[in-house]
Amino acid sequence: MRYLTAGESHGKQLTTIVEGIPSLMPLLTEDINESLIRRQGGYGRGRRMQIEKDLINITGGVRHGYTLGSPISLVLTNDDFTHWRNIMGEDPIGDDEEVRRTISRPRPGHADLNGALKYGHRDMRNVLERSSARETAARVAAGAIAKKLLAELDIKITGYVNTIGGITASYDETMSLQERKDMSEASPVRTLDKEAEEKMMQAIDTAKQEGDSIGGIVEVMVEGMPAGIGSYVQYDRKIDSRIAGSVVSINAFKGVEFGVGFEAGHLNGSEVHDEIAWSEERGYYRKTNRLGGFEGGMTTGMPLIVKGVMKPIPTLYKPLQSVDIDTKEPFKASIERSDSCAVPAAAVVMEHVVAWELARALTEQFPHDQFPKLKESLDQYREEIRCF
Ligand code: EPS
Repeated sequence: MRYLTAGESHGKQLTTIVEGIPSLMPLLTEDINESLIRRQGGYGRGRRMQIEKDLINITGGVRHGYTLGSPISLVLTNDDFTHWRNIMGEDPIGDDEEVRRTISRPRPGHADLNGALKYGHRDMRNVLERSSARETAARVAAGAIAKKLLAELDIKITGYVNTIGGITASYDETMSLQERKDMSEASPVRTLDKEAEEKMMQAIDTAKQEGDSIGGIVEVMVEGMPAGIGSYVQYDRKIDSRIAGSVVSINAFKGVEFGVGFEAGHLNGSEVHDEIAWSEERGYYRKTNRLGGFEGGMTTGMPLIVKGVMKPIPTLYKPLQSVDIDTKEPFKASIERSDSCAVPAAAVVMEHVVAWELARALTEQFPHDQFPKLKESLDQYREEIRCF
């Protein structure tokens, strides 16, 4: 499975081409729209989200509610393009700075300056339009197809918020995935702790009033992945490393943890590793799940627990020092419209990129052109490992 995305934040549309989804898998437009709508929400988003109503247009690869096995093409129109038609059009225009909305002032923390140096763009709009987190909408669309594949294989996944602006939710670690999903869906900041929810919203309000932004930590939980998905035999087949890479590829994400994560650096081995047990009904299982469902680059069959950290969005109304690339003068004023906190939306994005990596590993391990055959093979494998 692979996919590519194209499109600029204020351009005409985002395009995604997804390849490698087996044929005969049920897939509806609603399956993708549900994910896109979830991504658009969350307390702390800016005005752009009132302009966009992300609804997918499936333009290839699906017929009468089923995948064809051919590439699936997805189109997401940017409604804001109506205001940016001249600025972002593909045809040549004059040198009128007003029309071009040229950007010569790089924002610290963004791709602006490094992208300009690399691609030779004197107008840094050429960089920021693509490096914008708008692109995550296209990634969620691809991930929604992966999520559908997982759901058809009885694998459930959900993402929620653990921390915003230093306020951390406390929740019972034995909470089921369904409970986590229900609670986070009902929360404006997608979190699992009502008291923390209130404080997180206040922290977002404060950041907004002060012209600042805040980041946070999101967590993804998966239930139903059998043991032994991924592989220890080669570095690029380790499923945790693939997940780590794709999580850090989400805009503004800076780190990943599995289970106890970085805490493992402070604990003894006996406090980190999960003891193995066996029962007639479950087969092998672990008494604890401190490693978050991963060992040796493979799944253990326990729920997967992955955390990702998102830095505060670098577009600040409270400007940081930078240098104008035309005049070389220092300046301290760069105001672009922005979200003060996008952590709740980021939980949805991370859920979808993790779903993608899991579906990719499953389709590699059970390679079938037809989805019902993949399902049959996986069911057989589940039975084999239960009786092992
Ligand atoms: C973004 C800035 C804001 C966000 C945008 C990401 O957009 P604009 O510059 O149009 O105000 O709303 O996010 C999305 C459009 C989206 O769909 O998530 C940025 O600079 O990354």
